[in-house]
Amino acid sequence: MATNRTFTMIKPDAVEAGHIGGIINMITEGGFKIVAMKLTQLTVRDAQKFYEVHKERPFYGELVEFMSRGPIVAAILEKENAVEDFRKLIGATNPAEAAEGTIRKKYAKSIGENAVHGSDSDENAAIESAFHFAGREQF
Ligand code: RTP
Ligand code: MG
Repeated sequence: MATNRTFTMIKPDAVEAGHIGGIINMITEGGFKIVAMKLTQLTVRDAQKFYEVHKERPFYGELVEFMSRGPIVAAILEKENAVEDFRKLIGATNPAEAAEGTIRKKYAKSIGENAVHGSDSDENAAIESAFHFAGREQF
């Protein structure tokens, strides 16, 4: 597998709870190299756009409100097979179903407030990275 990149956010629930350090530690222990990172906050419009694929879902309004309510950490991560391996490291969307040793098992509170985001394809990783970081912020 070629080395490639994925995009992640530490979501507002985990930032509020003081888990930035713990989550970054799991990411680097998992073999991912951080090639961009910042503390930022999504506006309501940003969150609507970011999760536009879910706009017909019943949880969309709640998701937008949650994702814009406080600071997040946005980052780009590099590793062989990055997208798939990072989805494995974060675990299932619902923490009740997340495997032992995953970030969501350790830090997620619920299916809605689930601590971290991970891109679901190489194409979305590139789109999401460009949404948050200028070329000169990506190392
Ligand atoms: P993400 O995009 O944030 O990495 O999460 P995911 O792929 O595991 O899950 P996805 O289906 O893309 O859903 C996006 C986010 O919406 C919230 N959600 N709430 N209340 C609910 O039933 C529900 N389902 C999903 C979660 O924050 C989920 O991560
Ligand atoms: Mg998703």
